[in-house]
Amino acid sequence: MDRTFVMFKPDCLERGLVGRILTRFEEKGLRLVAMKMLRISPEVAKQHYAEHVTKPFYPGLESFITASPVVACVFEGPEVVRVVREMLGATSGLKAAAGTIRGDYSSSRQMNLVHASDSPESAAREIGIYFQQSEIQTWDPTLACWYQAPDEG
Ligand code: FUP
Repeated sequence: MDRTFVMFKPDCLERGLVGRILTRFEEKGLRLVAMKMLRISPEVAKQHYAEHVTKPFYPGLESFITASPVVACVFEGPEVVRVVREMLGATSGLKAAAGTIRGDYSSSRQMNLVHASDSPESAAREIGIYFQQSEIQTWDPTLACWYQAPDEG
């Protein structure tokens, strides 16, 4: 089973959209295995966005991501990294297709509501920034057998 890191960003909490968007992931049948609310420090922001730290937009991105709390999660599911990225849509809410989360709720490149890992390698790195191994649950939801056939897992 693959894992991805998902983070509801400050704009998502400020706008009261966490529940609505979390519901979309739950209804898709993704398995929630870890979740916590926290305030990102500038140090963690630099770790999370290491590839962007030297870019001109980074100071604004750091101010935004540290401005209010976030909710960090780990989801499991088959091909879950790709599936969640497709559910989110393009990075900019202005370009994201209607029907995607950003396409439906965001009109911004920075305030795009939710972060999700872009590869299994990024997922492992990002999960390691936010979660201890002991904070990730191993469980088999009772209804899992109604979301996929046994030979699809
Ligand atoms: P994504 O993979 O969708 O998270 O997007 P990127 O890695 O390209 O960008 C990381 C974050 O920086 C995104 F949430 C959007 C933000 N960003 C800006 O705020 N301004 C830019 O010019 C580019 C990206």
